[in-house]
Amino acid sequence: MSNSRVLNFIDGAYAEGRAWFDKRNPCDNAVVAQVAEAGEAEVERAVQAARKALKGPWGKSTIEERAAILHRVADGINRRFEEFLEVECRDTGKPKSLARHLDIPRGAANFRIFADLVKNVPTEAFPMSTPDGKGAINYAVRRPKGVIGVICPWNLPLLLMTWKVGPALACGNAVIVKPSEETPTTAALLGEVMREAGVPDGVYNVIHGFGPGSAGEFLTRHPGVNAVTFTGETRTGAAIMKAGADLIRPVSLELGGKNPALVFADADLDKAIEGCMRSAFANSGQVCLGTERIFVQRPVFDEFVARLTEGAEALVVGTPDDASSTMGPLVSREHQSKVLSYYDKARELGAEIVTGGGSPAMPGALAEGAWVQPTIWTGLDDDSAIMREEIFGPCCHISPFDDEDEAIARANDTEYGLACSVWTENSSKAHRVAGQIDTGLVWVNSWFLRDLRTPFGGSKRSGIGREGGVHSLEFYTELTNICVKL
Ligand code: NAD
Ligand code: 6OD
Repeated sequence: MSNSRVLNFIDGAYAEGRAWFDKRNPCDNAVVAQVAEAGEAEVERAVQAARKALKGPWGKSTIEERAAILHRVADGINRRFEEFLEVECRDTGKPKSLARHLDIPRGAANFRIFADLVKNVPTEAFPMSTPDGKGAINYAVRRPKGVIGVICPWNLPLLLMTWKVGPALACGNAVIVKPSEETPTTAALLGEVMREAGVPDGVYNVIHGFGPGSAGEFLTRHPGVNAVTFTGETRTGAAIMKAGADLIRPVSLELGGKNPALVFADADLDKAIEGCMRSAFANSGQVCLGTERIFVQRPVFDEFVARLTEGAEALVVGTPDDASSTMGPLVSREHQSKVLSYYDKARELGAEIVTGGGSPAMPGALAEGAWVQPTIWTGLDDDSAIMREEIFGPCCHISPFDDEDEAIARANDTEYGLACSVWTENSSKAHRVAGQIDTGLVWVNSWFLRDLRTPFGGSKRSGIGREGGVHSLEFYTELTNICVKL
């Protein structure tokens, strides 16, 4: 690992690939690193290394031994916190203040929580009667699934990768991580931490590259991979399911969203504004759980729009190292083009552009970066593209509503089903509304408040399956029922 070359990590060692590709800094589009792209040969080596590791000491390790190693991995991330912070912010452009409080600490926490959890999962047992009167006992044992392909997006690179690697290793699997081509560095750096923590060679592997015709596709098509866990776009999730269909390979899919927030007239508006500021603009709106559709009850609509606009206009767009910066660029110029195309579309559709709607003027070299303005619209119909398609930028549309049933129906009127936040001081209403929202996650008077023991995932086109707590253990293990005749 060096700052200017990001290598694959295979069988406990860094490795070059079939080619090199550029990693650019989202703040000024300058090339900051050359990344080694894994070809079929490197993916093959990673799969063989992982399979070999499962036959070695890792395959025979006890839960306690693995838990101790995973705590050392968390310690290692914390020891090298500043290095992780530096490269995560270089890859994504996000403010250091954000990554310092969210991305890097969660990277460590994802190992600790599953190291502890795996030690405390009971085994189910069913005594049964038999015709001879002597009976039998059934009990189920959990065994690792084997080699897990972990395919990751670029928005919260270390957080989302370790969210899967933590439980997969706690359960005794070996992993092959394919980080996003936009954000390869923290996954590669973690290889050093794994080695220092005593994770045996071949248990944690990283292959870099793209999707189709590259490392992503080679991994998902490889018959030596027993399960694939994926976070990313819904369309990519569909391609990954297809790739594994002939192999009947389990997939866990955490996909896109078009998440609503419902703000009732009896909400504490200070809290609702603070929450919606974060849910619409944190990480430059590049959070799958972010709210791009905000519905506000009519009596407080004007005040809400005015105050959220004031908040958006107070955001300070800047580089990771600028301590005053509260919003970074988007991850890439390519993503900037996509988000700006929605800004244009909103204008063409006749939206009222309450604030933003373009790119900010940035000085000097920063003019080449992937910057966009925080943007708020009103006035569009629920069936417009702005209200239907995931934009994944710092933007939201605010619509008025009159009553509870209307709010629920409009919140659910989407093909996605990831997350919703409900803002009200009436606790009966909060429970009533939350119970009728078709999403995997509903927050009441909060957003992105996470307890890692809880089920996480989406319904409809937002995903398949749940991870988190024992739900992760369900995915990363196979249950074998043993029936013993007494
Ligand atoms: P993406 O789907 O473009 O890419 C994700 C990963 O898949 C990358 O590593 C990419 O190289 C790889 N990939 C692409 N095509 C592939 C293929 N055919 N086979 C195998 N691998 C392939 O997603 P992104 O742009 O990196 O991330 C943004 C998206 O992720 C948004 O839609 C967002 O909502 C979603 N997301 C969802 C969650 C969640 O928990 N539900 C969390 C974060 C991001
Ligand atoms: O907090 C998590 O565990 C999680 N998976 C968050 C996903 C955020 C999406 O951008």
